Amino acid sequence: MSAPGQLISRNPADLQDQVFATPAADAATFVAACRDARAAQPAWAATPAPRRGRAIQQIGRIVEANKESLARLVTREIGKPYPEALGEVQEIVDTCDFFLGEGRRLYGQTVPSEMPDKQLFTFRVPVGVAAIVTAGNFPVAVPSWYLVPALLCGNAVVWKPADYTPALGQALGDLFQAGGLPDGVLSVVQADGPTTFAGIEQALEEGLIDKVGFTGSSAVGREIGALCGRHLQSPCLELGGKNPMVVMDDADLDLAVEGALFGGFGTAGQRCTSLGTAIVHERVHDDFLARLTAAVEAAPIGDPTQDVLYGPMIHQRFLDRFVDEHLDLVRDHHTVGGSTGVGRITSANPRAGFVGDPEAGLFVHPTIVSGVRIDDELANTETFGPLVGVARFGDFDEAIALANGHGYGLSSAIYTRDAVHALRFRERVSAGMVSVNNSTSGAEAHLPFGGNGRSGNGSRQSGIWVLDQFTRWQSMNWDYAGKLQKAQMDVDDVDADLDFRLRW
Ligand code: UN1
Repeated sequence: MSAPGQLISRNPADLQDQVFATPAADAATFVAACRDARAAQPAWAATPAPRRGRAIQQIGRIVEANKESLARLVTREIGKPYPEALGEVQEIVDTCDFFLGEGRRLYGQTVPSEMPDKQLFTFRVPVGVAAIVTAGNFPVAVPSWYLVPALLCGNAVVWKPADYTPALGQALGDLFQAGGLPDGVLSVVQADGPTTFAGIEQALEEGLIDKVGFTGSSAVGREIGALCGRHLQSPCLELGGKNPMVVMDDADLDLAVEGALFGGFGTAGQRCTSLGTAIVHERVHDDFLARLTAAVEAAPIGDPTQDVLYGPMIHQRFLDRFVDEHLDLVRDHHTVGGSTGVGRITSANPRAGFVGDPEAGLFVHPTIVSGVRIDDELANTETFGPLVGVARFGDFDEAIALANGHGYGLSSAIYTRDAVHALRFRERVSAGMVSVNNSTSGAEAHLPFGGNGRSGNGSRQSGIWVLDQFTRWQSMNWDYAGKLQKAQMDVDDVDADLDFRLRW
């Protein structure tokens, strides 16, 4: 728990270990940072883009040189197993690698005019000041998906990290600053959610923000979308998911089980791309369920500095919501498996083979819930914890209904050996991301990342596609005819014989 006025983080695998404490900013501090950003942005936008790209290059090198210490801090502050934490830091480096060259592109187009002696052009223009609010499950990689392209495009950024990852907020901010960003171009404001919302509201009112980027829950995303909409802005929203995995009767079941294990239980199911429901063909359902149950029962869980499938819940609030709300969605027609208990792992509710001391941190049992049906609340609620639903289907239409019925549309997967199934699934699934014979998690840093429906407003991050979030297209026409040429009116037509018909 945080004292009033302080943001305090504790190691969720060892609650005795206080990681960091920092004063909590108020809304006025957030607005002041936006004002500083507004003042700093024009000079940054006027800095040649290749030089901005050079700053991104340096940031990538500095992060790479600090890879182990930043990954150790990820493990300590949110309990992500160390190899995954290293992968998370690598994702920042990959993002910098991708965008450092964009400083030498940021291409616009030359476009022909419908009139002579006239040329048309397009330019990418930075949006201005971006306020970025991120979650703590990917406390450094996901922020970099916003910060790197926003800065490269010539925007100033005010970043609010998760209030339970203040050390990582400060550390990532310091690494970016070391890359040579001018004052005011990037500010880190450590504040809680309601304060940040109030700060964004006020800054929008004062015209200090041009773009909001938000990664978090669909409920908060909806509020941010409504707020931005009132200011005629469209935010970049990356929200929740109920990511389906369809297992066809021709699937390689071992591969599918491996994908379900990583996608469903990696990061203790606290990724927005985590597997929600495995939707399994009735001919292989029992076999798949038996193999998945055996794999989950055998998986090492516990101390994230050891070789484990997953560590603790990242914060008390996630543990409470998982135990009090999400596990509550299990009904009589469901069957529960995967562990020696359900809920929080304690010495009274032990997990066989637990690695370390369960009482030291916020650990929960993995839970497989089979017998899930399309109308179950469990089939339609993001459970954000180590819980995977299993549903059975007979024909493909049923599988698609289960895959799309919840209204989320972030990630999805199909396991099959038949290209026709894979292509039909791609066409009909509502998700923004589709994996074939790969898990719902583990997007690469240069493909568009984002969702539809309850998962977001259609915005995409990563790769060249995120440039549309942080720049606006400006078109220019340049007439050198020396006379006013009116579009659509002063355009020569082509003489054609429209009555011409073949006489064959
Ligand atoms: C998230 O959970 O917000 O694809 C992002 C993945 C990671 C990113 C997840 N590379 O699972």
